Amino acid sequence: TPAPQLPGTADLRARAAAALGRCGVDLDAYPAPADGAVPARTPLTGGVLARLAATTPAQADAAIAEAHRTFQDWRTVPAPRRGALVKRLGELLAAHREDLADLVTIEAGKIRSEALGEVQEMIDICDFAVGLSRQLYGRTIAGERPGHRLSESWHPLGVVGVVSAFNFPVAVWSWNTAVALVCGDTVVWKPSELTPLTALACDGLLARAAAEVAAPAGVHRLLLGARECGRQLVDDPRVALVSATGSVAMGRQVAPRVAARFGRCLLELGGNNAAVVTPSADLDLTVRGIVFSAAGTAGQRCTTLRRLIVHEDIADRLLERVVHAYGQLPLGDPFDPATLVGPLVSPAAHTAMSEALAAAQRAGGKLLTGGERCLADAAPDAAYVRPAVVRMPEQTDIVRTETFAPILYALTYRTLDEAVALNNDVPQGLSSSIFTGDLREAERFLAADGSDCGITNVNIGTSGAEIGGAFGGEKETGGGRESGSDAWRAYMRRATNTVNYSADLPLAQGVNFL
Ligand code: UN1
Repeated sequence: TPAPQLPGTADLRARAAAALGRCGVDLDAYPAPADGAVPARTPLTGGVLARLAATTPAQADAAIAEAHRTFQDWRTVPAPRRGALVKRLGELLAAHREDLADLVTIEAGKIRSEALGEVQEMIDICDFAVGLSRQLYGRTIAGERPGHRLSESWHPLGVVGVVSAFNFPVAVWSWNTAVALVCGDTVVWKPSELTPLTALACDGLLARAAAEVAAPAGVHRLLLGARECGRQLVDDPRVALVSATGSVAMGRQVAPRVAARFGRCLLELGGNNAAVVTPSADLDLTVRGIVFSAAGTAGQRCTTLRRLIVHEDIADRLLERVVHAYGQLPLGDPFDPATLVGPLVSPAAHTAMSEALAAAQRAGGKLLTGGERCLADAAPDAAYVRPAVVRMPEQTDIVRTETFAPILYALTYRTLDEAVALNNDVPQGLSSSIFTGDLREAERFLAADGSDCGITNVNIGTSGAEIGGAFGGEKETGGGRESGSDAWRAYMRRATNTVNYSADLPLAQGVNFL
């Protein structure tokens, strides 16, 4: 077969600039200083698309100050009117679906359908948040005293600092921002330094939405830069909640700093997600579920399937089918509608993958497929890599480590208890699933002594959650919940109110005084 064509960096730059222009951002208007610059690269070629000025500490301070000032008024705007801003944002995101998907593909390397899917998550969460803007319910509570009413109110919290990662450069921002805005908070966003262009597009569209519905511009501020920028957000006492998505190493730095000032944290850190496959599983469905979750997004989701825990009686049969399916995966230009696997974010990600594969083999693992780099001549600065499957004799250290690349480690089990124990015996606790036709096995996996993860699925892979559920996980994943369900509560503060409408002053617990 002829080598697939890859687009050139200049073409990608033009395409990105056009998409940004339609979102109201003039890429050429951004100065390109030699130092203090944030390079926007594309993993499709490894080339630099633009160099953007990094936000200076003084500018970051001013942005936080403005978000903080704006919050003083925004919190008193009725929630359904705050919802009007998010409704308009959702409409603009839908109108610019293709532009945003282009930018996601260009900066994060996602295939078209996954890039569009990411934009769909943004539109969906806006819908959810608009509905939520009329449903920020508190409770009334049965009090113990006559003539008293006990209730709770939910109030806006303050400035939310959003720190997001390259792999979901826009959806994770939208989960936080759409919900925070209807909750009456303002947002300061530090996107990954790998994806500044998608961030500019989102910021541009939100600014337009705010202008159109006469909401203050200061409800949202964008910081472009690396670590120092994030650190400033983390340490600033005017930032009430730091919602950070990224590695466990990042979370280890962020959490104690925020705790030191008694701020709030919402952490979405690493995952090391497993699927258990039992003998009664529907293997056709299982193979499709595994391949999407393990090789989709080139293994770069926090929910990516990284461990397969398969019953020993069906292991050979299942792995043969998975390896066969991997052999059919078209790899290359993510803009090509036939492609299912795009590039890794950087050559460094490929180095990490190779090191992990070597470590797995040293520990007795057998590489069944993948790991080799492709298209190196066409794109020497990019990293197109075949997704790998490694059969492991046991759950060794490398299996217990999250490598942000498409490596699926396969392990076998004999009893379901053993499978559950293997699922849980990793430091992370984000997502998990079981493939089975047996109701008892499924319920056992979902039970209190089953999977210890924040997301636990049956007959579906570990990735690709809908926005309506709460998203997040336990242990080193950080414990936070974002997106749907009642995750909004993390973005508000609760006040417990006791109102005495009687002429007496009975004290609680029957205490007598005065
Ligand atoms: C992430 O990888 O940071 O469940 C988020 C999923 C997506 C979100 C992943 N809806 O795979």
